[in-house]
Amino acid sequence: MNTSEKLIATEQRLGAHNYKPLDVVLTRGEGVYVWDTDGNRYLDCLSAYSAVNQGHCHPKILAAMVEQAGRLTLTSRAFRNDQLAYLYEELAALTGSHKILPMNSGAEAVETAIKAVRKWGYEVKGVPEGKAEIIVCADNFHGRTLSIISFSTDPDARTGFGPYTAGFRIIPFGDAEAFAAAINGNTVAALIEPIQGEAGVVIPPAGYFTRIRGLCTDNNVTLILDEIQTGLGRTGKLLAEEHEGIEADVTLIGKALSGGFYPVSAVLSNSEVLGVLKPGQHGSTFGGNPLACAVARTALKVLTEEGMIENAAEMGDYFLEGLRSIRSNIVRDVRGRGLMMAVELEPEAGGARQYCHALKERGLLAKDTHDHTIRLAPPLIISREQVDWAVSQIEKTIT
Ligand code: IF1
Repeated sequence: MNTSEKLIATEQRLGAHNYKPLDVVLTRGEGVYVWDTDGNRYLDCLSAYSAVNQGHCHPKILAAMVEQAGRLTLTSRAFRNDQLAYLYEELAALTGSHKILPMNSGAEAVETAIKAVRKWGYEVKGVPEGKAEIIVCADNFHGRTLSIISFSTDPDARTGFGPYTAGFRIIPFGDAEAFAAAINGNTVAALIEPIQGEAGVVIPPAGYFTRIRGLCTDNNVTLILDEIQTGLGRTGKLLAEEHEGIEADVTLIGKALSGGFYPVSAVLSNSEVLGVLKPGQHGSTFGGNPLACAVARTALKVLTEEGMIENAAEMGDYFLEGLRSIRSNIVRDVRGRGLMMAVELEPEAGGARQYCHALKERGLLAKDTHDHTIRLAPPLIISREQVDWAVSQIEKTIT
């Protein structure tokens, strides 16, 4: 057995089998590339589900992390640190938010928003205690905690984990009329992904979010957009809401907020919603720690200063054009926005996983989703030549 075979066998023996990864054992990353233990190089077209938008091991984020790690890593929020204020200031300047709450994982940011809007509903909107409702969409993906999976419509994610958290109303994604019909006096919020990632990069119809925004405003409903995957440049804008010309009341970010170095997430909001949380009502040992803040500050800085968002817009268009030019009778649909893309295969093609495996053999890493869809999301620093190469590998694999 070589090294990778040994490591895979050990994982199989000792690890919980809650994942079924492609059998590639990675040991190093740089920019858009990663290397396995046998020395093979791959173009990463997943970017750790959009957490590595800035590219693997970005040298400036690395330097900030090392510098901060040697100075101060964790104080807890019992004391203050000299990085958090700067992260607040820089995030507020970038996004226009008035209040920020730092957490670690994406799911924690979602949970935080749910807690805040419920409390806001009782204290500000005047919803009777225990009656708050949050509208969510079918086929959502917001994380793995019990409350979040309580409103999942994916049987794998939800079945067997009850009793479930109540207070969620599920409607179809992209259907503004269903949304309007779901609102009642107890509706405190709507929690929606601008583009559904796990569902297979599902883009809502034009005008959907304008209508949702209007309905939320008219009915005093807090619009929460989960931009954990779509945010921070992935779709060719800082936030995907910009494509829709709207502004959420609460925006959730995570993943690329750290450039993949460390779990950092945040709830961005206006003062009214996050203002309801008082000392002792919410928190996290690691949330807002100086290491996380230093990493996030640099991750945001390189994203904007190095033109990654513009590159995502340009290379996203170019990549999609390339994918659409492929003549293959097993392709059902090609869709995407910026560098968040999907190639949906015909059901007769026999599943996307075998194509992801074949792509791996050609040196391109991508992830199947929902059996028939190949998801593509390279780091935002990808070049035109690298896109050309990726498209030609995909073409060879599916024709
Ligand atoms: C896994 C998917 C992507 C997310 C949105 C919150 C979270 C996620 C919109 C939670 C996380 C991940 C988690 C990862 C797989 C992945 C994923 F396929 F499941 F849907 F990216 F497409 N909101 N998405 O996409 O963030 O708590 O994980 O930090 O292995 O579960 P987290």
